[in-house]
Amino acid sequence: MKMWTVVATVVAMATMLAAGNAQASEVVIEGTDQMTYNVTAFTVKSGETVKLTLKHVGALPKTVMGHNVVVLPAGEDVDAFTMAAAQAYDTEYFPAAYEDKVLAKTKLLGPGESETVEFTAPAPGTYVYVCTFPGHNLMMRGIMTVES
Ligand SMILES: [Cu+2]
Repeated sequence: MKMWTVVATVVAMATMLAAGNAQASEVVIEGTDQMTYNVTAFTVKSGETVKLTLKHVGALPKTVMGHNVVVLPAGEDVDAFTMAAAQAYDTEYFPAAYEDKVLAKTKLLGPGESETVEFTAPAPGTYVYVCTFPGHNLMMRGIMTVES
């Protein structure tokens, strides 16, 4: 009896994992030397796993053209966040006070670098993502739409 319970649990877990893999979205965004993202909008489904990759495809050094991507919570004051970020020089323009608030973030990348982060798509709605390198957010900004 006990053995059967173990087997049933393993089968259930394997099924859940398979289902989880089916419900994943991969999003690849390129950051350029022209201070742009090549993807400024994407749509995912609530509850699915999102694999978000940022690739720095430029040649300018990180100190003058570093890029990251930070996905903000719904309703977050984007201007307040980016102003705090611009002053966070010691933490590569990510303000520590927001560490537990953001949905996802990459580190600051230089030319040729890329990073993939995973997160679970939140409740349906629209979410802003930005590059927090000083001055970049006005151009490097996009919208993640989460559908139910
Ligand atoms: Cu940038």
